[in-house]
Amino acid sequence: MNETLTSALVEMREDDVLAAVGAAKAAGMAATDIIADLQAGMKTIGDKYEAGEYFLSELIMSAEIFKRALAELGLDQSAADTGARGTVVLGTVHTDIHDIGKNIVASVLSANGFRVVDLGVDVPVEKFVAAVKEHSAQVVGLSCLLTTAFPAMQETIEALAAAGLRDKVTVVIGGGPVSDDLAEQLGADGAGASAQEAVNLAAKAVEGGAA
Ligand code: B12
Repeated sequence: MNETLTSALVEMREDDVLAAVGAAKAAGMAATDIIADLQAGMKTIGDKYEAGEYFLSELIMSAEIFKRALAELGLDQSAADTGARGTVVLGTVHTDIHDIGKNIVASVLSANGFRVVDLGVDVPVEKFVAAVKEHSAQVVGLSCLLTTAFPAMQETIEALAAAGLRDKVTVVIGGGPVSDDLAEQLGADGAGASAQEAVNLAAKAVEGGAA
């Protein structure tokens, strides 16, 4: 754990965050490890928000700094997107607009050879169903940061079943509050806590093995 990076983000010291990311990158640290340190900072920021110590303005500011840190890592746009390993339809479920984690998942999946159809945020269930059909996707990734959006994940999975697609796609869920138990409860095939886990789950779905 890179405490310097994590605490710089928690304290919103943007210049220090960017300098620490640059230094970690120059030292050869893997992008996924750098992201994990940033994510730990966001978790603390969320806890402070919940405790009434930080406000919405801090959430917004931290999100901006996080995005600039990703740009510093070269992860602000999708990498080579060949689709050789399979197609993943990805989106943040409806009523939820958090997209930092989803965008990282999209970039890392692309960098690992998957074609990613990113539907954005607050995605209606019909849009997921239409995209799976249109792109013959093997995997659907549902991102969700709000516990109040759990029903939206459930509805999306049910809509895929109603369209006769459920046994044709592997559904994986991810985002702060999700867990394996929740995946089982909602009828998803798995849950991932990081972009690397998203790659492992997608690889398992299309190739039957890990990344
Ligand atoms: C930044 C932030 C915001 C920003 C979002 C900006 C953006 N463009 O995304 C803004 C300010 C807009 C925001 C708004 C709100 N937020 Co907010 N937000 C956060 C915060 C601080 C960080 C989230 C984040 O980006 N984390 C960093 C990323 C990298 O992590 P991640 O998303 O978990 O993604 C990783 C993994 O989970 C995984 N992953 C993600 N998606 C997927 C998908 C798949 C398929 C897989 C396999 C893996 C995977 O890989 C990612 C990379 O490693 C969290 C705190 C927290 N603990 O998460 C609160 C938090 C999620 N927000 C919260 C709340 C309450 C809100 C608001 C309701 C506040 C309000 N009063 O308006 C609104 C809701 C708006 C809406 N309708 O969605 C609560 C939710 C509580 C709950 N019980 O649901 C949290 C937990 C804060 C808290 N502790 O209270 N928020």
